[in-house]
Amino acid sequence: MAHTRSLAALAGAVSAAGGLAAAEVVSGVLGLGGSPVLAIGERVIAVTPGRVAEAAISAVGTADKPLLVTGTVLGALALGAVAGVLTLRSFTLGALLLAAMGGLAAWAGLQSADSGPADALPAGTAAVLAVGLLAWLHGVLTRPPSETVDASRRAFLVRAGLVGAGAVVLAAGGRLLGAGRRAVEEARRAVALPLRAVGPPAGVGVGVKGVARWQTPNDVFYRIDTALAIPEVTPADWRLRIHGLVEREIEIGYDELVGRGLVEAWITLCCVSNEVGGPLISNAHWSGVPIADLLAEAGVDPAADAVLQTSADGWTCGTPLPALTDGRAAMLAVGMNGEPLPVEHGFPVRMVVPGLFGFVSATKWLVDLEVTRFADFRAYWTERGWSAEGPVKTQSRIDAPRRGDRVKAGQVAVGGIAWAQHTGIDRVEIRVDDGEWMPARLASVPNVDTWRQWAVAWDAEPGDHTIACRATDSDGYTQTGKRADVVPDGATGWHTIDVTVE
Ligand SMILES: Nc1nc2c(c(=O)[nH]1)N[C@H]1C(S)=C(S)[C@@H](COP(=O)(O)O)O[C@H]1N2
Ligand SMILES: [Mo]
Repeated sequence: MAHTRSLAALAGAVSAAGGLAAAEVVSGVLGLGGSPVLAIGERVIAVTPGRVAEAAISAVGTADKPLLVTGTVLGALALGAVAGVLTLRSFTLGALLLAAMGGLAAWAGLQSADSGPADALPAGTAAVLAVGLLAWLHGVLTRPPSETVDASRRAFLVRAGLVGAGAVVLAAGGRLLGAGRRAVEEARRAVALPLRAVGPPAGVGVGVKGVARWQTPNDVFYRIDTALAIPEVTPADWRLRIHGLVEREIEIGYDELVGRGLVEAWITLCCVSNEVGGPLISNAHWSGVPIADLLAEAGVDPAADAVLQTSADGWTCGTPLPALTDGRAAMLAVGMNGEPLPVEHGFPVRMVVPGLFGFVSATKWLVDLEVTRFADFRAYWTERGWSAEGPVKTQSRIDAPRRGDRVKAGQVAVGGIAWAQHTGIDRVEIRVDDGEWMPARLASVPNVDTWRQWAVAWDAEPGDHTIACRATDSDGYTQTGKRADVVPDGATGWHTIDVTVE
């Protein structure tokens, strides 16, 4: 009996090891830069009182991190062993303990400021695999004694050995896969830039619950790119080449670039693939180096009308030259909301150009600028049927209430956002059913490059209603109600929602 218990403990421990190893591979493949072990370790650090942490660090010196990681792994193996022993009473109990460990690790993975839903995947995979392995090992352990005890023990030890060895190989592979990403994250943390966290200016909010926050935090800023594995570029490796139709080619490194001094601007970025009413738009406070100055230094040939950008992973897009030189806040951005660019958003350097869709202007992981002519190149999306130029289209969205909401009759706060970057929003109206257009109250904005919040106090009568909104920009153009698809140059139409008033 005691014998079976130690085998069961072994089964649980190697199952947990298999799960941990799989988690390393998943996070390595996804380029997450973390793993359940690191996430739990970070949580341990976060909840450790400063005095205790200091005492621990002075006791063990720089070995603190490796010790923490080792401790976390050993803790997981020990809990795995407990889960193994529990299976002798009921397999479900043991499986539940492993699942709970996975749940805790998934939660830990979601705690850091820049984590997204994907950060729960490694722990989820770990839990599923660990339970599967446990079932497999448990199967031989509890085989009916039709075979000799020795044979089933041997079968068990072979399986346990296989799982253990597999775990070691997987974990090593996963660590290797994730090494590049970790190096970039570390380089990002080490970046010393004169960035400051700036909150939204006064007056930009309409104060209606449900309307998108005016300033989008980095961890919820929409993300669009073609990169399966995110390019891993450290500031030390980064070089930008400016060439083509210029008098003098420029090659510049990161320190030299940021040494030129940073400008700051509020800019709303949006994606041409955003459907009417869609979420692919966000607003941040950017810091960077004006592109116009660099182009002026390079000396642009009057024959040029475009700048072709290339990213570290070979993505390309073309931007009209005037948008980069006409005085708007077009920049080589290095900071986003007071932090170095998040890796997903183009670290170390990306472009941001007010007034243009991202697919023709906002190259992330930027490494090359070629001054050229639209007639002479095709970029990534233009080769795939999208237009060569992409000024943003004046648009508006209803955020509150949401489609399908049931609201109480009486005063209902209808609110949302409207945008026409680099032109500005002058008016927003809503229309209920076939009624008259009603003007919305507009919040203020610091410039014409950002979205603008709006609100209407609607006197809602019971029944089913349809609400539409439309914006008018500062050029006097009112959004067309004619629906156009996102291909080739952005959707048009009024955002329209159905609600029920009770
Ligand atoms: N290197 C690279 N940069 C890119 C893209 C890309 O696929 N690769 N997509 C562009 C598109 S279509 C958009 S809308 C913006 C989105 O930027 P974000 O992910 O920071 O929101 O990045 C642009 N820059
Ligand atoms: Mo986009």
